[in-house]
Amino acid sequence: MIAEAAGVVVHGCRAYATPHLGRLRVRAAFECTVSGRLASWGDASRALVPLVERLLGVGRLAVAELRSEGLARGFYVVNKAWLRGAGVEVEVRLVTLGDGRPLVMAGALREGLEPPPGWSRELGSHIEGPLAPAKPLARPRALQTAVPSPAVYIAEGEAPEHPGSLRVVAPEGVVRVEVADLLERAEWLELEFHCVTGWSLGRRRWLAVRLRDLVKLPGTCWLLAVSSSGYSASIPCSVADEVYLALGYEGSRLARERGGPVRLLAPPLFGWKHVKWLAELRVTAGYVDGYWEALGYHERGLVDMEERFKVRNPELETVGI
Ligand SMILES: Nc1nc2c(c(=O)[nH]1)N[C@H]1C(S)=C(S)[C@@H](COP(=O)(O)O)O[C@H]1N2
Ligand SMILES: [Mo]
Repeated sequence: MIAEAAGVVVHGCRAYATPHLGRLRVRAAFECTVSGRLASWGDASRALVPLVERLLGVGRLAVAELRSEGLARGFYVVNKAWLRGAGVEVEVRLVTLGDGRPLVMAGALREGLEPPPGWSRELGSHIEGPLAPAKPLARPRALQTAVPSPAVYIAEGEAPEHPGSLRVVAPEGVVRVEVADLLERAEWLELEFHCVTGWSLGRRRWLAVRLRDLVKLPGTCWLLAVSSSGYSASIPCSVADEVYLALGYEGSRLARERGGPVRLLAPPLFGWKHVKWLAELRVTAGYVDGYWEALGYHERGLVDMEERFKVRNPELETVGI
């Protein structure tokens, strides 16, 4: 145990440099193995500050802002704290179940230090790697609500320019795919969409091309999908049959705010994986965190396994709920 704060026990943490997320101001990310039960986020966040200072190797930090948000019918709560010091800004997120049991503590160093590539730091001994084999935490899809139209999310602030083509970087080489060529091959398909916050679009018509029809993929791999602004998400190749490049929605070309001219769609995975303004797809052997994965969201994100957040709580892993 390396810290205890308002009922939350922190067993171990790892922090690492994230050069590929730098364009969206994630200089370094961290995550911690946690257990216990959160009593008060205000008390916990203040008491965790020295731990975050030690982990990231920064000077004195103070809590500048606190917020807690329930999502997916309140089954999960995302507790956020923004810590600030001399030129340093750190975002801390403690994700709990509605009853206070923590899943993971994660966060980002957003401003201040530029850790050199390869920089990493660990505290404590109990540090889980990626993909803890958690059981589904709730009945799959029971927490989703169907909505008539989507909410639009743009983590980068505003819709970026798109070069009109995308690069697929695979072990056999780099393939450039023109949006114009995709439009010629695309067909209207009925696909579902599930956002991690709890809303779902049922079957809607998307103008799309199946990724499998464009590139050959190895049996086991990961895809890192990257937008023209640097937003990214990791996608397991196990769902490659259901990964699409989408160019239209409900009879029209994809609106710019919805990711036009081309976005990714992967209906078996929660919506943050569906990278808009898709500019690059990197086929890799190993997993790396994309933008939201670095902030505690699940490596795989399977809707049918209720994989919304990383599970680093060893008690939830073994007990199941
Ligand atoms: N480039 C980029 N792609 C993104 C996002 C983003 O912020 N930037 N948000 C994701 C999230 S969280 C969701 S739920 C969907 C939302 O798609 P929509 O804006 O078309 O509703 O886009 C995903 N793709
Ligand atoms: Mo989302």
